[in-house]
Amino acid sequence: MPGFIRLITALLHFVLLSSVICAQDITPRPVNTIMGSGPGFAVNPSVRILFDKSFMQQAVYFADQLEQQCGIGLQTMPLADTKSIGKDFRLVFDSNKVTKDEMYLLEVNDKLVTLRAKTVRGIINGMQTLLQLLPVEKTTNAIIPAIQITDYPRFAYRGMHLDVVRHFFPLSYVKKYIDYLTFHKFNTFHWHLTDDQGWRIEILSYPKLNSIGSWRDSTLIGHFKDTPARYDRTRYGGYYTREEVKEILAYAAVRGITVIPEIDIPGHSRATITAYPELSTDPKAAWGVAYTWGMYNRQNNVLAPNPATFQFLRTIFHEIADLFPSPYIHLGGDECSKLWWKKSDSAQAFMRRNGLKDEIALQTYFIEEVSKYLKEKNKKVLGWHEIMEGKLDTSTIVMNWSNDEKAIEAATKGFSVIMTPGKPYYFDHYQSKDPKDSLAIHGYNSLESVYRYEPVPNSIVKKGLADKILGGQANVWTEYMEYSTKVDYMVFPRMTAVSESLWTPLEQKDYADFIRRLKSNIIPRYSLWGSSWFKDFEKWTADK
Ligand code: TNX
Repeated sequence: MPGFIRLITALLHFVLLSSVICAQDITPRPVNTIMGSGPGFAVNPSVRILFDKSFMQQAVYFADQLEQQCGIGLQTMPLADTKSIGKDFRLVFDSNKVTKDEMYLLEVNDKLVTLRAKTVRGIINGMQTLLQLLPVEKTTNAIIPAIQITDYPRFAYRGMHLDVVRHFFPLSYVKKYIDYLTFHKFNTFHWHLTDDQGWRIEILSYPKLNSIGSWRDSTLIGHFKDTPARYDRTRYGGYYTREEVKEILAYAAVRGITVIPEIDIPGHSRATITAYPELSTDPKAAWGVAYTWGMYNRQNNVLAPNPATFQFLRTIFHEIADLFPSPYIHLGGDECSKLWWKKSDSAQAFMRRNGLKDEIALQTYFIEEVSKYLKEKNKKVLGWHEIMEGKLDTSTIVMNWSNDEKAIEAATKGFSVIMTPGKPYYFDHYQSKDPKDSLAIHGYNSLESVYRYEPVPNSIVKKGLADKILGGQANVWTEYMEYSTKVDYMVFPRMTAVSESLWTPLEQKDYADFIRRLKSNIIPRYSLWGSSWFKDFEKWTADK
């Protein structure tokens, strides 16, 4: 074959077999990107993943991801054992050039790919960018463009929540969900584990929480406003064993994700008092694990302030604190209906004995007691914004699911705040106004409104309270999400929009460009993962 034909064949081969992803396609958008010159780095089976010993597990994780995405299996090897570095990936621990915890520095040229970080989270974040620079297709010759990226998050707290009570999801899906978070550079998984409709974590010291509290006899069919209400009369439930929880924690740790468990007290306690009626304000009532939704004040029952309850709380929160490495434990505190305490003579007597002037003060008493128990285990408390109704220790973090005024109230009182406003960060709301859209709770949070939401609104900046906002989180309440495919449909692509708001500098946000990147580089990932998503996102805009 004459030389020039061979050359053209080789060139054609190269063009056909390799696809170069554009650096401008990365989501969330990185802080600073400089395009290099040269052909870029060719990833072929002779490339190795060389790692500093602190990143050993992450090297294996990265090799797995590459294999899944591109079908290329690469060897991993400690940097220290490597005599010569050829055309390789290098995962470098570097606390000089890397100045922030979750930051990474990526440098790609035709000889080397160097990723620097000083924490697991940093290296994991950098890997997500690298994976986005690689094609989503099986290939033996993927090219990473020559590039230099300096990147770090705007907010310290970037979370996604999942309610596994209203519907229960297999362990495999919890892992998949953690993978979604990892890909989107979130750092926290908020696991809503207990509620009126079930108790979803094994507790050794109070076994009836599982044998009784994890199961309901029936589940509402359709919307809770439908009349007449229909029920499926089928036993439903389950819980994660401690071994399974440990498996999730190990899985999350490799990916730099903190898992914050939520044990919701003193309201949302129907499952608890069904298992242990002596903890309720009316022990003789025929409690049952709730099988309908949205019945605040009726279904949503509360714990009684009695010695058995405080003993219970101390024991289970200690058990939870011993299991979860997270420095924060979420104790719920939301929608605690005061009417049960008002009607209860013994609750009223308790309030008088302890000088608590009203039921709000009693709620605060509960939160402070549990804070004390958690402090014994070196843990701090996180709770929904209702916990600040009384006077509370301000080292507690407030998760605000209401509006900006509530955030201002919390920040003014001295609390740090995480923004999870119902509008637009509740993903149980509709993302279209199409009457044929899959059933949701109510409301309308379009992709555009999610993207345009600013977690530090001007009203907060003007009051000089901006630094009280730690970050944000979208919440996924699953009353109307019976299967994991429905969760996927409700969270995608809105989760991708939240990730950019929490990571990317505000001045670099651009909705039109986000949509372009979503279509070119992110949606192919949803397909790769076998996940469903809401496809009509361009049709539905940000109108209120
Ligand atoms: C309120 S927001 C709740 C949840 C429901 C949700 C439905 C919050 C802390 N509590 O128990 O699932 O509304 O949108």
